[in-house]
Amino acid sequence: MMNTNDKAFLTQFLETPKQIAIIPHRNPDGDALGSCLGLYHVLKQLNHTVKVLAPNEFPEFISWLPATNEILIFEKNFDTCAAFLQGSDLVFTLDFNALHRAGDQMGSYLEKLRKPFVMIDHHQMPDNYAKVTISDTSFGSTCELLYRFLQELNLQKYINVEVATCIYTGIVTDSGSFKFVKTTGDTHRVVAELIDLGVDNPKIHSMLFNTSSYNQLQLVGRALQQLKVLPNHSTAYTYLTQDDLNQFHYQKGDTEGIVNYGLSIKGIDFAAIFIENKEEGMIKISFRSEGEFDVNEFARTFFNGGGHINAAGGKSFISLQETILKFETIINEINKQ
Ligand SMILES: [Mn+2]
Repeated sequence: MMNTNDKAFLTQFLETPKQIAIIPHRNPDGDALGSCLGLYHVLKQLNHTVKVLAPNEFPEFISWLPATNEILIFEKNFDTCAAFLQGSDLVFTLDFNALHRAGDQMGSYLEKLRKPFVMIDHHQMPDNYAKVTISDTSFGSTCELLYRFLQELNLQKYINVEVATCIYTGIVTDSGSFKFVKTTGDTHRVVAELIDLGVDNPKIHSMLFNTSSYNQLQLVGRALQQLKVLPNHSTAYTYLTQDDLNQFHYQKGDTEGIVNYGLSIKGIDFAAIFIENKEEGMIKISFRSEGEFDVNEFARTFFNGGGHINAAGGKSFISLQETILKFETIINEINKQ
């Protein structure tokens, strides 16, 4: 995982108290914030002066993680964050591998910062900004990689229940609760250790996933009622109009994940949701697939978007009705099976 030079450097570096900044990507998720706070709680015990500096606000569903109240937000507290970075001896960047992922403001600041960086990340094609690059795409989460990193530096004894809670949260969220392809025997072995350390796993799942509002569920219900299936093309789609969103007092994040319901139908491997946004004058589209069908290419070719092979987004600037008609026409033309 780490070469001998990097390991020797970090071991020696961490022996005496230092000032250390830890940074997640912009719009941090459970893995980004979990890995940052997990590392934070370890370095605190080693008597370093340490701060997590997030580019922007973190979402509500992970706000209960231990020590989120200590996090500084770069885009809100520029002076404090800049001063801390200027005084830092080392900067960790976790769960991202290109500085622009910290957002325009923090990203450009970090590009000019002349400090040694340590990257711990599991995404493809890492940039070359770090003195120590720990990048492994075979890991399903940065949190699992962080656990191995701590083990390798002989810091495992500092993984207390707070650290374990942070790491567990990142593993659960990035693995879709242990069901995505990178969930290995090793993942479960790490999770077993974390549970033995006292992680309250049922409570964490509840705090992460049982957070819907009544209106949000009603909106999901509307989308499910409007679901259409094209059985000859193994495709399902749904839509939400601006009126639907207004009726259920739409809040940011309320439509997250609705697209996946289409895939849960037996025999369906391609799902889409079309969401009308009158304010921005466009239809926002999410595509999901299971297996071979490449939704990245589909979104790029037909709907001004892109993403990954099984998850992508797109936009349309014609009406909702016309967009859906265009979608059905394309599905027929390419004769998707
Ligand atoms: Mn991640």
